[in-house]
Amino acid sequence: ANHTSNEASQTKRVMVIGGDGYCGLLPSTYPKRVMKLQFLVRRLFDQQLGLDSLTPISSIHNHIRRWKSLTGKTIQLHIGDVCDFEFLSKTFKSFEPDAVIHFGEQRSAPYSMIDRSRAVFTQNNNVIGTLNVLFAIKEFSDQCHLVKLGTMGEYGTPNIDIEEGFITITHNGRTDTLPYPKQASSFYHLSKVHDSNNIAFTCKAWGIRATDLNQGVVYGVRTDETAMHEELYNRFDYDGVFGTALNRFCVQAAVGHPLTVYGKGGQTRGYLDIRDTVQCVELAIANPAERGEFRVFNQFTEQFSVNELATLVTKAGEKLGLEVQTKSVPNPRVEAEEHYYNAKHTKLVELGLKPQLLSDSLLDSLLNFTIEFKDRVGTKQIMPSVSWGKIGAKPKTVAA
Ligand code: NAD
Ligand code: USQ
Repeated sequence: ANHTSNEASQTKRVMVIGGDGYCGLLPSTYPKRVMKLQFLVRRLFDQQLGLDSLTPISSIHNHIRRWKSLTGKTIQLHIGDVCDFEFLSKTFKSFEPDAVIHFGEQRSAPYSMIDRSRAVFTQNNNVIGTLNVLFAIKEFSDQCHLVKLGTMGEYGTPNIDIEEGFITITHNGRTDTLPYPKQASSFYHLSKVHDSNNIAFTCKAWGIRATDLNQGVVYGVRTDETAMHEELYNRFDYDGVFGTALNRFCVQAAVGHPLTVYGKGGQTRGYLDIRDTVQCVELAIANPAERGEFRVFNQFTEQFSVNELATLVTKAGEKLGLEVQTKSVPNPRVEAEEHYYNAKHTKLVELGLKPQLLSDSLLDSLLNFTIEFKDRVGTKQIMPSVSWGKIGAKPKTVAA
């Protein structure tokens, strides 16, 4: 659109919420000033559940110091919870962001299905956090563009093509463009549906400008920035609670653990390289939504089934001399294991996204990366331990 270059030049102050995690640690080329607002809750989950990142991660303070010494760029850091509105208000008033990138949510589906208290925590943390951000924008920075990380999982796996946010339907002779139906399948994925509804409503009611990035499953680890120094490494989860499909398979191949295909393995999802996450977020920031506009972008570059991923990792492993086996694990989730899947993903490409597709060489380098750190792998953390059917009100504690 024509308004973009003009508005992009006005995007000077970017607030990154949740900038200590896997995806959010990376802002590099964001314009002028960056503030990170971070609640260290993700590191606490590791401690509660006895998990750890494959990569050794330095403290967020050391990360920011190292970034400054290598690039000369300053990142302001504020430690606090977005659910704490007093804290959020102060940071908004002092910083006056032109854009907010909101990564700061509890993002694991299995974590949200451990027990009642984790389900409640997830929806409370995510829904109230986003609601607070919407109120802060309205009160203190009403021109600010919200770039919110959502998920492809909001749509579920319908037996028709998935559109980008909206679908035009003709019903009893009348036609309308409506929000695409949502069929999320965990309390986590549902929290993103609730977020999307709250954001869409406030765009209409208050004129908020927002982009909902329905992101697929992210893989990979290195970006140009994180590769600069070991204190800049971002976390890389491989365990049964926080680890995601392709990343987990690479670690499993590296340590000689059979690949854990859940059920029939026909589960198909959109995937993208972590470097594309950075590109997509930057594109959204550079091309802000208009006032009152609620935009939805499907943020992934390729679709794979779990079985396809297992085959790719097996082949890549063999090339590196690894013997890779696959084991079908009873599916701990309630989800379709064989289904139609065809999701649109053209809007970010139209804005200029140049995807880094999953090539043999990329898979090689990801596998080599996991091999480099394989001594850090706790193999007991690999098998899934959370069952969708067995969740109950009784608090689950972790066995020593
Ligand atoms: P992550 O858990 O590594 O990072 C999230 C960060 O947000 C953590 O550092 C956490 O401490 C922080 N946070 C959580 N609650 C907060 C709160 N109340 N206040 C302030 N900070 C808070 O997750 P990630 O993989 O980097 O994911 C980032 C975002 O992208 C999430 O919203 C997630 O749902 C979305 N996403 C991730 C993937 C993926 O494959 N990793 C895919 C699609 C969408
Ligand atoms: N799966 C396996 N074996 C494994 C791990 C996963 O077969 O060892 C299957 C799952 O059953 C599921 C699919 O692979 O069908 C994807 O699972 P996942 O754990 O990689 O991804 P998911 O739970 O959907 O969550 C991740 C992120 C989440 C993000 C989401 C994007 O943790 O934050 O929102 O990907 S999406 O999948 O598009 O909804």
